[in-house]
Amino acid sequence: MRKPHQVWLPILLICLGTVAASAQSFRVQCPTSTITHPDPSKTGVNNSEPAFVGPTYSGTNGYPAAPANVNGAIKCQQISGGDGYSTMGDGTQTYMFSFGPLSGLADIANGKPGTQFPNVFNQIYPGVVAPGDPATSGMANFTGSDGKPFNGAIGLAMDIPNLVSIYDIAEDAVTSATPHRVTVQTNAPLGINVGDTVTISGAAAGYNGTWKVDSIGFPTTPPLPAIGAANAAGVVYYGFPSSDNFTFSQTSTGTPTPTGLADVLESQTASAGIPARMDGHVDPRQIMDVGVMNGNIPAPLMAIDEDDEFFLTLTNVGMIMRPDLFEQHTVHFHGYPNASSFYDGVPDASVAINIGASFTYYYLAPDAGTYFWHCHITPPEHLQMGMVGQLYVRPRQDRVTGPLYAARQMQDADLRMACVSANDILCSHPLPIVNTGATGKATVLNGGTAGYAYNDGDGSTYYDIEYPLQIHGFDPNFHFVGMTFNPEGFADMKDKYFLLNGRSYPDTITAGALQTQSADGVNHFSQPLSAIVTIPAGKRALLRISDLDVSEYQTLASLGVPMQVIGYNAKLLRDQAGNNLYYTTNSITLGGGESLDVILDTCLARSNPSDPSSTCTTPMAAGTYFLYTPNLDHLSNDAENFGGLMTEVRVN
Ligand SMILES: [Cu+2]
Repeated sequence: MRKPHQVWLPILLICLGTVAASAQSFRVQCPTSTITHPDPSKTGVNNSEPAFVGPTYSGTNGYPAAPANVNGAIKCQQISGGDGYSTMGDGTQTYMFSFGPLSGLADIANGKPGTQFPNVFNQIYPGVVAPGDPATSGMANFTGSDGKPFNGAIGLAMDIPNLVSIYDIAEDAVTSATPHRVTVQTNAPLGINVGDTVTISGAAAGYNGTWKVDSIGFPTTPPLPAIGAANAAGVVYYGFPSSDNFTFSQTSTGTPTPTGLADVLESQTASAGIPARMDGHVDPRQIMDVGVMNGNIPAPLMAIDEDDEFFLTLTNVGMIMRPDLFEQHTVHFHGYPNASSFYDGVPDASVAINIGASFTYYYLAPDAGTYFWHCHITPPEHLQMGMVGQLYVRPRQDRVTGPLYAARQMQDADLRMACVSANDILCSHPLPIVNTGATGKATVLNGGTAGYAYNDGDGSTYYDIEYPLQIHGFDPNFHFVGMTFNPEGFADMKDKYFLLNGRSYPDTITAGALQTQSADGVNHFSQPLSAIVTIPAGKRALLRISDLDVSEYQTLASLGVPMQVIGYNAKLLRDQAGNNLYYTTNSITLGGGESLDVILDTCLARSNPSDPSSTCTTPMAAGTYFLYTPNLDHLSNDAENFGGLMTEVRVN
């Protein structure tokens, strides 16, 4: 008798051999149209946010072929999961597990969200990406072909051109109307899509040239004939797979015979070609050159608008400093109404992304609010190590120009956006009890800074400028053992650096991106987001505060400028009868996994006291005010009695 392992080991080795042979490829997805955001050539919307004039759908069941109103747009972003270093307030360099930007780099370097419309995302970087870029050249200097700062996807590359032999071209004369349908059979798949351009050469007169593909596959009307037979339109079926066929429309120079049978058997010297084009494939070299050791804290900032569809690609570039680890990463939108649990990022219940792989998450944006996101692999570890980012959803009220109350009522006509307290106890923004008559500003659109935090219907959450503030903490001992192959005791974790946007004071008030030299000897922009809050005197700032600290509660106090709390955990502070429950305080306290919306109003008196967007008649005195923690042991950088969770509010 053979021992079992003598039988199974060779089989196992064969199995492993086949696994190792499979290839990985990186790819991003950023479509220019979808069902709810149809062909931009028809609507012209998907690269901007259209005004909100009515619900997307108003039916109560089924799924209409086309939306009644196109709301929102398509947004895309690409990020890496890997490792990197950051600098603490006392100069200590700290090792991180972290996400980094792989698109929107120039915007992220300027403290803005890296989320882009398709026409910005789907750009190919014209320069040569060198190892260490963009750190060596500076993210803000990463220029695109249009001369503007480059915010496209790193690595996007043209697909290779394809050329196949044509076996047969048949012009369909039975559908006698002009243009005629021309069916082309090729001997191999061309990999084309409807709408692509195909160039035919070497064929009979009238068919050479460049054509737009109308359909893929052998025409099924009339039905598929037997191999070698012609269908009623005269198209001979030679048995090639249906996907090897495509059709285009012949407008003027075709040669259908009067009999209606125009089939022309081509010699195989005729060919069909598609030019190189962009289909989401990326060059792994650029991904690795930019993504490795390029971790950010906070992770890349994301911002979308209600009714958007968001395509977020995560590419796992591996952790260079921990080659023993085969860590997967995921993206988890915390407390977020997901399009599908498949995209929730909890690895036991959805997918996780392996090293050398990429995955595109898909989100809808049904409820405005301040959210945050993090990796969901071993959360205490990956969160502590730095895989935490900010996310917010702007309300559709930003896109309203008329009365806000009526626009808010209009939303209830669509079950996807309805928020009726009587039916839905989770309704996050009930209709206000008072119609204040406020009208929309539509100001946030396409680059503006003002807006509303929620679909309040009464204009009460108006702000002139918004700032994301992420609270976090680092335990340097945990990060050290995380870098040095030692077992990590989660229960011993105790934060000793206290961070706002990944920085301890005084780094919180350093403008611009902070650089840290990594183990590759190159400076990387590890902490892109400053925590300075600058408010023109008399204006209102929205602070989108989230806490992702693993080991501590955090209190943030405001000295001099009152904090008006208007939202909590991405929900407007309003009772189900519609009364605003906003309150004014001088400090807020959050646990890890909570968020809060605070308005800092630097106006003492306005022309219309009930309209926060009206002219300020008595602004606060200009000066420097402070946001700081009254947990005095958190006002430190590890051993230093100086630093920690503090930043400045500059009223100017
Ligand atoms: Cu992770």
